[in-house]
Amino acid sequence: MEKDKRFGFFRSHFFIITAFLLSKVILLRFLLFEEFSIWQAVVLELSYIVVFAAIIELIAIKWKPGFYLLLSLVLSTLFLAVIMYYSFFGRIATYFALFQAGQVGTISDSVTALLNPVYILFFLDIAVLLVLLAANKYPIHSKPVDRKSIVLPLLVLGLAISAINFVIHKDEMIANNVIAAQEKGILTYEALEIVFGPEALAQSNPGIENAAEFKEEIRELKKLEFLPVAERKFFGDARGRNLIIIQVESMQSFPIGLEVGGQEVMPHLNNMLGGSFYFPDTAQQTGPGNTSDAEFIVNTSLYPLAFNPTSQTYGNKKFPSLPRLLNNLDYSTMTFHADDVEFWNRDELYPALGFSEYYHGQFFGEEDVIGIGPSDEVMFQKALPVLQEQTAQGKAFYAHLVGLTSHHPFKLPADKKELQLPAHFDNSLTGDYLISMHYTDRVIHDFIEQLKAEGIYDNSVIAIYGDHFGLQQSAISENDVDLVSELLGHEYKTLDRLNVPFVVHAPGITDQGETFEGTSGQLDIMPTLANMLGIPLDDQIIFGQDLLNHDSNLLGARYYMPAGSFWNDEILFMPEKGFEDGNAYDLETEAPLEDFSRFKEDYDRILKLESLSDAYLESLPER
Ligand code: GP9
Ligand code: MN
Repeated sequence: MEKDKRFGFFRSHFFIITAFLLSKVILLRFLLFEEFSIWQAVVLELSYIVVFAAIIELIAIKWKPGFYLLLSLVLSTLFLAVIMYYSFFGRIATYFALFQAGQVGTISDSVTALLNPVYILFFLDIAVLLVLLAANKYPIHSKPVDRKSIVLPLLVLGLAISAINFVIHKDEMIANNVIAAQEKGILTYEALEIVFGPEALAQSNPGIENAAEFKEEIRELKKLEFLPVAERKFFGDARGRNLIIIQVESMQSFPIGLEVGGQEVMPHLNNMLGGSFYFPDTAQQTGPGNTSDAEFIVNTSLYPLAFNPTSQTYGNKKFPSLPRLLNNLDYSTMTFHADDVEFWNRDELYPALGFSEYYHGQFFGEEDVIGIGPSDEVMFQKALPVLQEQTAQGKAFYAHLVGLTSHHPFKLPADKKELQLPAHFDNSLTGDYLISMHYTDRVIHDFIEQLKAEGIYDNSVIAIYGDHFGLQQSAISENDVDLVSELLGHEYKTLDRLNVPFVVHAPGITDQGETFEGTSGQLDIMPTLANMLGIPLDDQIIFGQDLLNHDSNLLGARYYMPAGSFWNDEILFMPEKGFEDGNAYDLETEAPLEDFSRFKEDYDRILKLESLSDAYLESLPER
């Protein structure tokens, strides 16, 4: 009798489903974390699962197996979402990411490319149960579990352990979000994010009382020397010219200057560099808003938010911006992007940035769709007459052209693949990426040739930069990591991934060509161009700096890197739990630094700068 009871428990739905769910969370932790321990998984995750299962056991009178099936389905879907998100973004998705679920349709090609057959294991129990159902053998025979003597005590125990985990980890600050989820438990981490997420962050913002003092505080934190306008190099050299900024989707630095199998990957851009200012290793500073964050940074010189796309959280605001400065100088300010304007909430972002016109979706038609939308070729072709029209009216313009074709997974139709690669690049993401970059290089070149033919070129400043990386180590196969390493001539590292190129081409001004090896970031694009256009930003609150007049830098990035990560003149630093256990890499040699204690001050400065940027954004008025 006693024996029967004991085995009955092990044959119960309660036990079986708990065991299944625990196995899944163990699998998830195994796939996510470098240091894996079953013991840690059990201590940190089991209590929640027991609570869920006990609640079902206690409340579900009829169709208990149905509820269990549902619980399993919900948790498995959550786990799948977490692992997929991790493989693309290198972070643990929190509930904020759910707000972006609507965007998945647009990037469905990318999502499919990230699916790994192992993920089927998350749904194995459900498949088995459904087969049993089809065979009329479901619900499986299950022994009832005594509620009073077993389920209730387990529920209380589960709740107590979950609460203890929650309280113990509540105030623990871990900069790296993946380590935070590992150490706190995935479900505890999610719960902590829900309870103490961005609201807590917003409340910690000090607010802005005096703009001049605030500006001064930023300058001091950045250790920027004030330079009188008369001493600023290139100030106003391009005054009154058109500004054409081309944002290239997923363009990293390494394809520039690269030859594969005797062919240049980006021959036209390489050629252009001889007559341009070139900032080869510009820090990618985008956050969860990816492409739209890059658009935001370049037009405001402010840090994007760490937890949410800035375009969504602050779409209702009025940002002090490059378009607004140029509107005041009677420029036409326009932005072009061939995707639907609702994606990334751009229908709000663009008015928030103050563009006088924005061209999107339908404007570009249905022709030559590649991946997400009409090709970059179409974008440039359709933008050109708009620019001609401005020129015909004698109006200076600022055009921000935001590319789309070179988006992950970099699939081009056969007739657009112009780069011939050695056979070992066949069917690899890296090969497709290079082919895609080659295409974009050609398309940008054709556009610039048209600008020349239309007489627009000579009177313009053309800037080109990449929005963010295209090849993330954790999202690509080992073969691809090897291929990129082969191209680089060294192991493909984080430092390589976070560099995007920034090029400024202004005929008659940049003709001598110059490469600026110092540290630069996307935040610096606006102040650098504003300097050339003769717009002093002394009263504007910005977090970047003019790269032509300042060569010492301190730049941060969040989201793709733990908060507190920074580039200074010597290193890239990324905290782990905090500063002391972080990692520092020499910018020149990429070698890890043993002793980086002298950079603690920079870590504190960057955290302060980022919190000031958040406070400033929060303080801005609504439109
Ligand atoms: C979407 C496109 C790509 O409109 O800009 O966005 P991404 O996925 O790179 O953020
Ligand atoms: Mn992008």
